[in-house]
Amino acid sequence: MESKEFDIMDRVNYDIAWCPGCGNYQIRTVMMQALAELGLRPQEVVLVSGIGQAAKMPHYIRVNVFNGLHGRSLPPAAAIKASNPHLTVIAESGDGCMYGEGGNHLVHTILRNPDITAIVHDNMVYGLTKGQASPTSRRGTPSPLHPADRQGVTSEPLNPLALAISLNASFVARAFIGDQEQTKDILKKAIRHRGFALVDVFQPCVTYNKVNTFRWFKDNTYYLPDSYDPTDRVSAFQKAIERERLPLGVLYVSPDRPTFEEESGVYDTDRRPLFQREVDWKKLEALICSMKSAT
Ligand SMILES: Cc1ncc(C[n+]2csc(CCOP(=O)(O)OP(=O)(O)O)c2C)c(N)n1
Ligand code: SF4
Repeated sequence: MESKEFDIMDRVNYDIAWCPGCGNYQIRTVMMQALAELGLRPQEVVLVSGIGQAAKMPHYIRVNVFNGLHGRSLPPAAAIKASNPHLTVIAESGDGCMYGEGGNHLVHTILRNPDITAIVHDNMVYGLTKGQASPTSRRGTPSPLHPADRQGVTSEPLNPLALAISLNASFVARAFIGDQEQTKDILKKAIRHRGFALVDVFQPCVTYNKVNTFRWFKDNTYYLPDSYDPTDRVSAFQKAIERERLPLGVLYVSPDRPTFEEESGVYDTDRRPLFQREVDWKKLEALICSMKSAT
Protein backbone atom coordinates (compact mmCIF):
# COMPACT_ATOMS: atom_id res chain seq x y z
CA MET A 1 0.00 0.00 0.00
CA GLU A 2 1.32 3.46 -0.85
CA SER A 3 0.71 6.50 1.32
CA LYS A 4 -1.13 8.28 -1.52
CA GLU A 5 -3.94 5.72 -1.07
CA PHE A 6 -4.70 7.56 2.19
CA ASP A 7 -4.57 11.02 0.63
CA ILE A 8 -8.07 12.40 0.27
CA MET A 9 -6.65 15.64 -1.13
CA ASP A 10 -6.02 13.87 -4.44
CA ARG A 11 -9.74 13.24 -4.76
CA VAL A 12 -11.50 16.09 -3.00
CA ASN A 13 -10.63 19.75 -3.49
CA TYR A 14 -10.46 20.81 0.15
CA ASP A 15 -9.55 24.20 1.47
CA ILE A 16 -7.28 23.13 4.36
CA ALA A 17 -8.06 25.12 7.52
CA TRP A 18 -4.53 24.90 8.97
CA CYS A 19 -2.11 27.85 8.94
CA PRO A 20 0.89 27.66 6.60
CA GLY A 21 3.86 26.24 8.52
CA CYS A 22 1.75 24.39 11.12
CA GLY A 23 3.21 21.09 12.37
CA ASN A 24 -0.14 19.42 11.61
CA TYR A 25 0.84 19.10 7.93
CA GLN A 26 3.87 16.98 8.74
CA ILE A 27 1.86 14.83 11.16
CA ARG A 28 -0.62 14.19 8.32
CA THR A 29 2.19 13.13 5.98
CA VAL A 30 3.77 10.88 8.59
CA MET A 31 0.41 9.31 9.53
CA MET A 32 -0.32 8.38 5.92
CA GLN A 33 3.16 6.90 5.52
CA ALA A 34 2.89 4.95 8.78
CA LEU A 35 -0.49 3.45 7.83
CA ALA A 36 0.81 2.49 4.38
CA GLU A 37 4.01 0.96 5.73
CA LEU A 38 1.99 -1.09 8.21
CA GLY A 39 0.23 -2.61 5.20
CA LEU A 40 -3.17 -1.26 6.26
CA ARG A 41 -5.93 -0.38 3.78
CA PRO A 42 -8.09 2.76 4.22
CA GLN A 43 -11.21 0.68 4.86
CA GLU A 44 -9.50 -1.08 7.79
CA VAL A 45 -8.71 2.14 9.66
CA VAL A 46 -10.95 4.44 11.73
CA LEU A 47 -9.76 7.88 12.79
CA VAL A 48 -11.73 9.34 15.68
CA SER A 49 -11.31 12.92 16.84
CA GLY A 50 -12.83 15.64 18.99
CA ILE A 51 -12.76 19.36 18.24
CA GLY A 52 -9.84 21.65 17.44
CA GLN A 53 -7.26 22.15 14.72
CA ALA A 54 -5.62 18.78 15.33
CA ALA A 55 -9.07 17.21 15.42
CA LYS A 56 -9.55 18.14 11.76
CA MET A 57 -7.00 15.50 10.79
CA PRO A 58 -9.63 12.85 9.95
CA HIS A 59 -11.14 15.26 7.39
CA TYR A 60 -7.86 15.27 5.50
CA ILE A 61 -7.00 11.56 5.44
CA ARG A 62 -8.88 8.93 3.43
CA VAL A 63 -10.07 6.45 6.09
CA ASN A 64 -13.27 5.85 8.07
CA VAL A 65 -14.00 8.85 10.29
CA PHE A 66 -15.87 9.70 13.45
CA ASN A 67 -15.61 13.37 14.43
CA GLY A 68 -17.31 13.92 17.77
CA LEU A 69 -17.46 16.40 20.62
CA HIS A 70 -14.60 18.30 22.23
CA GLY A 71 -12.72 15.96 24.57
CA ARG A 72 -14.83 12.96 23.64
CA SER A 73 -12.75 11.05 21.12
CA LEU A 74 -11.67 8.17 23.35
CA PRO A 75 -15.08 6.69 24.34
CA PRO A 76 -16.31 6.27 20.74
CA ALA A 77 -12.88 5.00 19.69
CA ALA A 78 -12.97 2.34 22.42
CA ALA A 79 -16.57 1.43 21.52
CA ILE A 80 -15.74 1.09 17.82
CA LYS A 81 -12.85 -1.26 18.63
CA ALA A 82 -14.96 -3.27 21.08
CA SER A 83 -17.70 -3.78 18.52
CA ASN A 84 -15.32 -4.61 15.64
CA PRO A 85 -11.88 -5.78 16.78
CA HIS A 86 -10.73 -6.24 13.17
CA LEU A 87 -10.48 -2.47 12.71
CA THR A 88 -7.41 -0.37 13.48
CA VAL A 89 -8.77 2.46 15.62
CA ILE A 90 -6.86 5.69 16.21
CA ALA A 91 -8.06 8.66 18.26
CA GLU A 92 -6.30 11.87 17.25
CA SER A 93 -6.74 15.32 18.79
CA GLY A 94 -5.01 18.25 20.44
CA ASP A 95 -3.62 18.59 23.96
CA GLY A 96 -6.62 20.73 24.98
CA CYS A 97 -9.09 18.17 23.66
CA MET A 98 -7.35 15.05 24.96
CA TYR A 99 -5.88 16.32 28.24
CA GLY A 100 -8.24 19.19 29.15
CA GLU A 101 -11.86 18.50 28.24
CA GLY A 102 -11.01 14.82 27.69
CA GLY A 103 -8.75 14.31 30.71
CA ASN A 104 -11.24 12.17 32.59
CA HIS A 105 -11.75 9.94 29.55
CA LEU A 106 -7.99 9.59 29.15
CA VAL A 107 -7.62 8.33 32.72
CA HIS A 108 -10.35 5.72 32.38
CA THR A 109 -9.30 4.62 28.92
CA ILE A 110 -5.80 3.95 30.24
CA LEU A 111 -7.29 1.89 33.06
CA ARG A 112 -9.49 -0.14 30.68
CA ASN A 113 -6.74 -0.68 28.10
CA PRO A 114 -8.70 -0.99 24.84
CA ASP A 115 -6.55 -1.89 21.84
CA ILE A 116 -6.55 1.62 20.34
CA THR A 117 -3.97 4.36 19.76
CA ALA A 118 -4.26 7.97 20.94
CA ILE A 119 -2.17 10.53 19.07
CA VAL A 120 -2.08 13.90 20.79
CA HIS A 121 -0.88 16.97 18.88
CA ASP A 122 0.80 18.72 21.78
CA ASN A 123 1.38 22.39 20.88
CA MET A 124 0.91 23.56 24.48
CA VAL A 125 -1.89 25.89 23.42
CA TYR A 126 -5.54 25.94 22.33
CA GLY A 127 -4.97 26.69 18.64
CA LEU A 128 -8.53 26.74 17.26
CA THR A 129 -9.83 29.14 19.90
CA LYS A 130 -6.93 31.54 19.38
CA GLY A 131 -4.22 30.79 21.86
CA GLN A 132 -5.63 30.25 25.35
CA ALA A 133 -3.39 28.26 27.67
CA SER A 134 -3.85 24.48 27.55
CA PRO A 135 -3.16 21.88 30.26
CA THR A 136 0.40 21.43 28.93
CA SER A 137 1.24 25.17 28.75
CA ARG A 138 4.28 25.72 30.91
CA ARG A 139 4.42 28.13 33.83
CA GLY A 140 5.11 31.69 32.73
CA THR A 141 3.75 31.27 29.19
CA PRO A 142 1.78 34.37 28.20
CA SER A 143 -1.76 33.81 26.86
CA PRO A 144 -4.82 36.02 26.25
CA LEU A 145 -5.99 35.20 29.80
CA HIS A 146 -2.51 35.21 31.36
CA PRO A 147 -0.80 38.46 30.32
CA ALA A 148 2.99 38.53 30.33
CA ASP A 149 3.04 41.55 32.66
CA ARG A 150 1.16 39.41 35.21
CA GLN A 151 3.63 36.48 35.04
CA GLY A 152 1.78 34.41 32.39
CA VAL A 153 0.37 30.95 33.23
CA THR A 154 0.57 30.34 36.95
CA SER A 155 -0.61 26.74 37.26
CA GLU A 156 1.51 23.61 37.08
CA PRO A 157 1.47 21.97 33.62
CA LEU A 158 -0.05 18.51 33.21
CA ASN A 159 2.58 15.84 32.59
CA PRO A 160 0.68 13.39 30.37
CA LEU A 161 3.47 10.84 30.20
CA ALA A 162 3.99 10.68 33.95
CA LEU A 163 0.22 10.43 34.41
CA ALA A 164 -0.01 7.56 31.92
CA ILE A 165 2.92 5.66 33.42
CA SER A 166 1.52 6.12 36.93
CA LEU A 167 -1.66 4.39 35.71
CA ASN A 168 0.38 1.55 34.14
CA ALA A 169 -0.62 2.55 30.60
CA SER A 170 0.22 -0.11 28.12
CA PHE A 171 2.40 2.01 25.76
CA VAL A 172 3.62 5.57 26.33
CA ALA A 173 5.75 7.56 23.88
CA ARG A 174 6.69 11.07 22.86
CA ALA A 175 7.72 12.33 19.43
CA PHE A 176 8.63 15.71 17.93
CA ILE A 177 7.33 16.31 14.43
CA GLY A 178 10.57 18.15 13.59
CA ASP A 179 11.94 14.59 13.22
CA GLN A 180 9.52 12.96 10.81
CA GLU A 181 11.37 9.62 10.60
CA GLN A 182 11.36 9.09 14.37
CA THR A 183 7.73 10.20 14.61
CA LYS A 184 6.74 7.71 11.93
CA ASP A 185 8.66 4.92 13.65
CA ILE A 186 6.94 5.67 16.98
CA LEU A 187 3.49 5.86 15.37
CA LYS A 188 4.03 2.48 13.72
CA LYS A 189 5.09 0.91 17.01
CA ALA A 190 2.10 2.47 18.79
CA ILE A 191 -0.43 1.32 16.18
CA ARG A 192 1.05 -2.20 16.16
CA HIS A 193 1.06 -2.37 19.96
CA ARG A 194 -1.67 -4.58 21.48
CA GLY A 195 -3.44 -2.40 24.07
CA PHE A 196 -3.86 1.31 24.66
CA ALA A 197 -1.01 3.38 23.20
CA LEU A 198 -0.53 7.06 24.00
CA VAL A 199 1.73 9.11 21.72
CA ASP A 200 2.29 12.74 22.66
CA VAL A 201 3.59 14.51 19.55
CA PHE A 202 5.21 17.91 19.96
CA GLN A 203 3.68 19.99 17.16
CA PRO A 204 4.49 23.71 17.14
CA CYS A 205 1.55 26.10 16.66
CA VAL A 206 3.25 28.79 14.59
CA THR A 207 0.39 31.26 14.97
CA TYR A 208 -0.51 31.31 18.67
CA ASN A 209 2.49 29.87 20.50
CA LYS A 210 5.50 32.13 20.08
CA VAL A 211 7.30 30.48 23.04
CA ASN A 212 7.33 26.78 22.19
CA THR A 213 8.56 27.08 18.61
CA PHE A 214 10.27 24.48 16.38
CA ARG A 215 13.60 25.81 17.73
CA TRP A 216 12.37 25.56 21.33
CA PHE A 217 11.31 21.93 20.91
CA LYS A 218 14.61 21.10 19.23
CA ASP A 219 16.64 22.75 22.00
CA ASN A 220 14.56 21.29 24.83
CA THR A 221 14.30 17.64 23.79
CA TYR A 222 16.72 14.73 23.50
CA TYR A 223 16.52 11.13 22.26
CA LEU A 224 16.36 8.19 24.63
CA PRO A 225 19.47 6.06 24.01
CA ASP A 226 19.23 2.68 22.25
CA SER A 227 20.18 1.02 25.56
CA TYR A 228 17.04 2.42 27.26
CA ASP A 229 14.71 -0.32 28.59
CA PRO A 230 11.04 0.79 28.20
CA THR A 231 9.75 -2.11 30.32
CA ASP A 232 11.38 -0.68 33.46
CA ARG A 233 8.48 1.30 34.92
CA VAL A 234 10.44 3.12 37.61
CA SER A 235 13.04 4.50 35.20
CA ALA A 236 10.27 5.33 32.73
CA PHE A 237 8.62 7.44 35.42
CA GLN A 238 11.93 9.09 36.25
CA LYS A 239 12.40 9.96 32.57
CA ALA A 240 8.84 11.27 32.31
CA ILE A 241 9.29 13.73 35.16
CA GLU A 242 12.52 15.25 33.84
CA ARG A 243 11.94 18.96 33.41
CA GLU A 244 15.03 20.50 31.87
CA ARG A 245 15.15 18.60 28.61
CA LEU A 246 12.32 16.33 27.58
CA PRO A 247 12.96 12.77 26.35
CA LEU A 248 11.76 11.58 22.93
CA GLY A 249 11.06 7.93 22.14
CA VAL A 250 9.10 5.02 23.60
CA LEU A 251 9.22 5.67 27.35
CA TYR A 252 7.15 2.79 28.64
CA VAL A 253 5.71 -0.50 27.45
CA SER A 254 3.67 -2.85 29.59
CA PRO A 255 3.28 -5.72 27.12
CA ASP A 256 1.33 -8.22 29.18
CA ARG A 257 -1.77 -6.25 30.13
CA PRO A 258 -4.93 -7.88 28.73
CA THR A 259 -6.98 -5.58 26.54
CA PHE A 260 -10.51 -4.36 27.22
CA GLU A 261 -11.82 -6.54 24.38
CA GLU A 262 -10.10 -9.62 25.82
CA GLU A 263 -11.32 -8.88 29.35
CA SER A 264 -14.90 -8.56 28.09
CA GLY A 265 -14.84 -12.20 26.93
CA VAL A 266 -17.09 -11.31 23.98
CA TYR A 267 -14.63 -12.73 21.46
CA ASP A 268 -13.49 -15.81 23.38
CA THR A 269 -15.46 -18.26 21.26
CA ASP A 270 -16.74 -16.12 18.40
CA ARG A 271 -14.36 -13.79 16.46
CA ARG A 272 -17.18 -12.15 14.49
CA PRO A 273 -17.69 -8.43 15.11
CA LEU A 274 -20.86 -7.62 17.02
CA PHE A 275 -22.70 -6.17 14.01
CA GLN A 276 -22.44 -9.54 12.24
CA ARG A 277 -24.16 -11.42 15.02
CA GLU A 278 -27.83 -12.16 15.45
CA VAL A 279 -29.53 -10.28 18.26
CA ASP A 280 -31.20 -12.68 20.66
CA TRP A 281 -34.30 -10.57 21.39
CA LYS A 282 -35.54 -12.93 24.09
CA LYS A 283 -32.26 -12.63 26.00
CA LEU A 284 -32.29 -8.86 25.54
CA GLU A 285 -35.83 -8.59 26.85
CA ALA A 286 -34.97 -10.77 29.85
CA LEU A 287 -31.94 -8.56 30.57
CA ILE A 288 -34.02 -5.37 30.42
CA CYS A 289 -36.67 -6.92 32.68
CA SER A 290 -34.01 -7.99 35.19
CA MET A 291 -32.70 -4.40 35.26
CA LYS A 292 -36.21 -3.04 35.80
CA SER A 293 -36.85 -5.38 38.69
CA ALA A 294 -33.49 -4.46 40.24
CA THR A 295 -34.38 -0.74 40.46
C1 LIG B 1 -17.12 21.48 25.67
C2 LIG B 1 -16.41 22.50 24.82
N1 LIG B 1 -15.62 23.43 25.42
C3 LIG B 1 -14.97 24.33 24.66
C4 LIG B 1 -15.09 24.32 23.30
C5 LIG B 1 -14.36 25.37 22.49
N2 LIG B 1 -13.15 24.83 21.87
C6 LIG B 1 -13.15 24.34 20.62
S1 LIG B 1 -11.63 23.83 20.13
C7 LIG B 1 -10.96 24.29 21.60
C8 LIG B 1 -9.49 24.15 21.88
C9 LIG B 1 -8.74 23.21 21.00
O1 LIG B 1 -7.43 23.12 21.45
P1 LIG B 1 -6.59 21.81 21.28
O2 LIG B 1 -7.38 20.61 21.62
O3 LIG B 1 -5.30 21.98 22.00
O4 LIG B 1 -6.36 21.71 19.70
P2 LIG B 1 -5.61 22.64 18.66
O5 LIG B 1 -6.66 23.56 18.09
O6 LIG B 1 -4.51 23.37 19.38
O7 LIG B 1 -5.09 21.67 17.65
C10 LIG B 1 -11.93 24.81 22.46
C11 LIG B 1 -11.64 25.32 23.83
C12 LIG B 1 -15.91 23.34 22.70
N3 LIG B 1 -16.02 23.24 21.37
N4 LIG B 1 -16.56 22.45 23.47
S1 SF4 C 1 -3.69 27.88 14.90
FE1 SF4 C 1 -1.76 26.83 15.38
S2 SF4 C 1 -2.33 24.63 15.56
FE2 SF4 C 1 -3.97 25.69 14.46
S3 SF4 C 1 -3.46 25.43 12.30
FE3 SF4 C 1 -2.65 27.42 12.94
S4 SF4 C 1 -0.55 26.96 13.51
FE4 SF4 C 1 -1.63 25.01 13.46
